[in-house]
Amino acid sequence: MKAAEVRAAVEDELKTTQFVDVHTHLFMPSLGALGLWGIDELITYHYLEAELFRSSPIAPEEYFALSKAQKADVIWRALFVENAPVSEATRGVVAVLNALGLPTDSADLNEAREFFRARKLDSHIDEVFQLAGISEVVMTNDPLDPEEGPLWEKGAARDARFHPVLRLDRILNKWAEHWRILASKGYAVDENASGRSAAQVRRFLADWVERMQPVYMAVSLPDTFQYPEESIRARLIREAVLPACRDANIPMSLMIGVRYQVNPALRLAGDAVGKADLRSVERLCRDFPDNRFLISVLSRENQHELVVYARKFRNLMPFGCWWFLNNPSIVEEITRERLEMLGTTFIPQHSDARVLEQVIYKWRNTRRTLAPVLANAYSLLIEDGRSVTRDDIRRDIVRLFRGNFEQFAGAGVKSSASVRTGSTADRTYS
Ligand code: FIX
Ligand code: ZN
Repeated sequence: MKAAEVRAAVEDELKTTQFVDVHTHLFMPSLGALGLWGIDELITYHYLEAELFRSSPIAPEEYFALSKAQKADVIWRALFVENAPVSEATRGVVAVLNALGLPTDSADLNEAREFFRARKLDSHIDEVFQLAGISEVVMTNDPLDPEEGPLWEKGAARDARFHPVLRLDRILNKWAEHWRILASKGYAVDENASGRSAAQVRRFLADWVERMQPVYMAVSLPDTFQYPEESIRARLIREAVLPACRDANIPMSLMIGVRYQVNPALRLAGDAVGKADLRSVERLCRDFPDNRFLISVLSRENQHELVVYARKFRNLMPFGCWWFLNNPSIVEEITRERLEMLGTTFIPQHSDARVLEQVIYKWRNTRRTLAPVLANAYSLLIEDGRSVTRDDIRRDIVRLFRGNFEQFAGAGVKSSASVRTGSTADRTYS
């Protein structure tokens, strides 16, 4: 194949392969209002809120006192009318409106609101997934969330398009504030997580595995995360979470490197990034060879170390260009390095979508950014003396965006969804 043919083949295989989105904050319909969708949610995304406070004199307290629609109007005016929407997050909204056949340069959001008011959620989900080129997403489910927990306990209806994950931030990062919830549900735990507490947390997790059938357990961790250390978190990871993951034969996902709430006035937009000491990852992968670790690190400076550790530990699967890394210039850099050092044995991206329609632009941008990176890898291979077939390209792309996760996460993910679909890119929905 010639270089130009390679590029076209890569673009087409990326376009027609349905991806699995391994980390989102989307929710299946039976979890109701937890699932965000529609224009006002798209515009009030915390990425755009952070950008608003740079382009508008409005004070955060004043902004957060507004209604959802008023907030969206303020952001639309400041970032899309009074300024050109050139940032990744603002351009994303333009791409979503365009893909749905809506105007992208209106003075207000009325027409878009009209459009979304007429949508039926279930069929809308199908069309949005089709436009995004994904067959299913992995949710982020918090058993201790006062809204979400009771819905699962009442038996929320499952949906094959949405895979659950047991998210453990409240248990591992905020034990002091949350141990009483476990105690109130009959788990014999105490403030210091002493005595039988770890075994009781393990029992709590086993009960939720039974109830939720999660495809992995997950936690986000600060840049200061250390393992091992004298802490309730380290003890619960060692004595409760990792054993529970082994029992359920599912991975544990560690998302490391957040500096939480460096500016609390910005609320969800108030988190930042810090370089972490990844020797904790080294010790966890070495000390727990029977556990599988899905790992994403937030700091650009940690990417190289993570890839090197993945070469040392087969129970480590690097995934995604998380949060502040999800920008084309950085996605390209990270993916090139991973291809050069890991071949196709990693998961290139996840969307981290918080609003349903975001998957449209986040996956379009990923396909657009990775096409030249993958094509370049094949062109170098041809130059070095080995021919490349269409099947090679298809196999590798299915592996990168489906197979690696299905393999690493185990049986829970093997979906009936079709891997391939007709062309998606230029489909405009009217
Ligand atoms: O911890 C996480 O899962 C992060 O992705 C989120 O907390 C973060 O707010 C986010 O939306 C990143 O894209
Ligand atoms: Zn996330």
